[in-house]
Amino acid sequence: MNAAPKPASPDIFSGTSKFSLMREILNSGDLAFLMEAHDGISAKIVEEAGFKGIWASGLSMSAALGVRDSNEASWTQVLEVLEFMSDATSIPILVDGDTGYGNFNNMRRAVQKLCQRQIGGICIEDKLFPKTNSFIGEGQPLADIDEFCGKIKAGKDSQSDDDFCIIARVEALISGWGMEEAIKRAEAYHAAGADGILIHSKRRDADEILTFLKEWKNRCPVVIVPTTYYSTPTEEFEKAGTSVIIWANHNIRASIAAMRETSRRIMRDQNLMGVEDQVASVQDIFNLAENDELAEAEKRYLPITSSETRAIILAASRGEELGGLTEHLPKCMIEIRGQPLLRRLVTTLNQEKIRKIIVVRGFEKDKVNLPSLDYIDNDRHGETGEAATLAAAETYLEGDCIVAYGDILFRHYILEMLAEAAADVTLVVDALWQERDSNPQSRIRDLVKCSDEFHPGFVQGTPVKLERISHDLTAEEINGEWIGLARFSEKGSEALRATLANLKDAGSLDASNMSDVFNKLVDGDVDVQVLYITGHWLDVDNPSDLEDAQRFL
Ligand code: SPV
Ligand code: MG
Repeated sequence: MNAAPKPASPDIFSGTSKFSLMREILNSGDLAFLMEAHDGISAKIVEEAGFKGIWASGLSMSAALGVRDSNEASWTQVLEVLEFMSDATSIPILVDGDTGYGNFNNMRRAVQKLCQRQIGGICIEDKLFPKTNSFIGEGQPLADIDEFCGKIKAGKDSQSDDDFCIIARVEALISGWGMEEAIKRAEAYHAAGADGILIHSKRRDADEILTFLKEWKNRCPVVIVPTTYYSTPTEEFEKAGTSVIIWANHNIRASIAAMRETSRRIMRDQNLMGVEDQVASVQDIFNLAENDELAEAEKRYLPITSSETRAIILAASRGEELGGLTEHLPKCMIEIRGQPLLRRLVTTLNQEKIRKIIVVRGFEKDKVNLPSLDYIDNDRHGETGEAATLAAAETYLEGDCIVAYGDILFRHYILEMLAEAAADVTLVVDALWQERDSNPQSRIRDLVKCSDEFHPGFVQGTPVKLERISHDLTAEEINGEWIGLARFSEKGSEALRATLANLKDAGSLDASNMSDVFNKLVDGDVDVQVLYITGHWLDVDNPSDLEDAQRFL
């Protein structure tokens, strides 16, 4: 979960470093909570829930690594986990540092390393290395008080930030040494420089904790861990002067229960039906990992390889002629044999290895939501035409670009032929336009007049120039119909951007359609050619086209 590391905390300089946030949690005077996490994702979830700080539990980190809470994970392995947790979050972490991983010298190095990783503080307990979890067995041996005080002092002398916190954990009550010993130790650790005392208990009631708090009289902040005495209301601890409550292991326990149930169920059912609704979605993982940030960064930092063809799909219009079908759904999302038109178009592009696909949306844009596509919106689609829709994607108009209407279907070999075209701009033109509908006025059609007409025996690849494209050419002028698919070379894309910019400067972008754009390119001496095809495509304008589309597939 190191997906989007935060920059190495510039916050340090603005007074909101993780160290000062940790200090604030401890010293604010208000009761604060630390929630357990044991890896990057659980740390993110704790922050997402609104906690101001994280308890990096030794028990939980060990369990997550599949080992015992007995210093079986080495301190550098723990450090590695902590680094992931810290990188993944912006709230401070209090590390369960067990006994400090050795003597005062080990403690010094641990503190230095934690500070380097922006960890807010460490809690060390007065037991012996290798430690055993406090809930195991009775009468665990305690550290010598002076030796432990030396460890606290060594830690304080090693921290690189004044606000790094060292919490001394008193295990006297756990080990059965009684209240007097607990107070004596707490006092000694406080005098040695500890920023707070964690008083631990494994009783089911909170009596000894409340007695400690009463006797301690707030000499320094007190941290408690009500894992066993959880039935006491939180307000009682607050009234008794507790500074911090740690919910110590509930995320690892929650995940164990959930993972066990999920695994058992899948093992039993041999399918996912029973679990799918119970588990987080894959998208949820992507969101937690901040995949959006990576996608943005890729746009900023990855070179655009000129060999990589991209496609821009103009899909902003509603398609009024389809009536009720497009009342709440843009034309490109109408299903044809169970798949939206746009999905089919994308599949055709993918077949020719075109993966970078940008869709310009407009009408009912939220319904245009297929995965793995980039989206740009023309929010003024109601009062603008195709040129403005294309211009909305101008930042993508670079290198080799395919531009396609969002309501067309065609055989993918047409893209193969288009890839071979050498002109700056190449329009795919159906020479058999009359076979679709011999009446040029039957619908709005992009009719073209070319330098050479198509004829039987026409040799593919013969250069044919576009002379004019319009909705209303005379019957004699028409050589074919543009199918709504064109390719722009790197130079062609440059010319296209310039043309769109000129139209914008002249105030005529909004009223322009694609034919206006192509005519401007022709007038501007750009090499605009046509690639003749003979059928094998369709566009969806009206209900009868929809029937044709079913047959086409
Ligand atoms: C931990 O969470 O690892 C702790 C608290 O040290 S306890 O398990 O209660 O000792
Ligand atoms: Mg622990």
